[in-house]
Amino acid sequence: RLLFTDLDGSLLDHRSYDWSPAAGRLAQLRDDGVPVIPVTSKTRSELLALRQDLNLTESPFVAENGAVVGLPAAWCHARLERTPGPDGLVIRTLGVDIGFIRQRLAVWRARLGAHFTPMGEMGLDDLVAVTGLAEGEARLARMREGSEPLIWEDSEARLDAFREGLAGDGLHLVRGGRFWHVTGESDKGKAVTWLTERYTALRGVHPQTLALGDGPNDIAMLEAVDRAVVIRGCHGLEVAPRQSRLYRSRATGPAGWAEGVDHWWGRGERR
Ligand code: 2M8
Ligand code: MG
Repeated sequence: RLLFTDLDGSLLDHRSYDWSPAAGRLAQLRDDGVPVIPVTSKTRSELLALRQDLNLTESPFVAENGAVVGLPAAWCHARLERTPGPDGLVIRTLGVDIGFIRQRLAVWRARLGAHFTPMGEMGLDDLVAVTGLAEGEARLARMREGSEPLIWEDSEARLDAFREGLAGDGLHLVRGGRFWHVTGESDKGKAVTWLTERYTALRGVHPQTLALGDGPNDIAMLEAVDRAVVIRGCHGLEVAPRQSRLYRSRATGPAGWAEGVDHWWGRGERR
């Protein structure tokens, strides 16, 4: 079995970033040898810190909405990857470089006269105020490699024009929690499929997969697995994946996460 999970608003509380209501389930999955794989908008730098706190250092991770994948040695393929770096990880990039994204954002801002604030242009204090992250965490969130979060401050009509302009450059707009995220062709679903295929190639068996998420940027991931959980959100965003094996949690955040894991994999059942 493999478990893929969004972090903000799913395993972590939307506001406090606390995960204690899910801690028991996390420990149980660890005892059962089920890899819990974070699939998030967060950066590699944020993940390096968080995976220690969450005790997930043996699992791979997907950062920046599918643009960056971190592989521990056990997930590396001798013929495909170099040896891991000093943090024990090989980093694969499935998206485009942040420099290209920022260049194109500048072009479309000028051409459309659009108003938006990319995270890279936000002062640290503003970022702390908007996200509720601690200052050190906000610094890590700004270390983008393959996706740029932004706050949209313009009309819906201009957002459509912006989306079309970006599409011509091979870039995509996807909604997270507080931010819109600009990415390349990568998304959470492609990264999850890539990791599932890697697991199958290395182990010789196809795993049963479960994914949990709360935002529109999770839809591709929820459609790429065998069983899915939509965590009840606090954004009022409609999340409707095309997935027949879908459970919607009653609780929000980490309590909804534990409820969703129990629904599909509770008490030794494999429904
Ligand atoms: C951003 O991501 C969230 C997740 O969906 C959002 O869009 O609201 C990212 O910048 C991430 O790096 C950061 O940790 C998070 C903090 O809330 O915001
Ligand atoms: Mg989320």
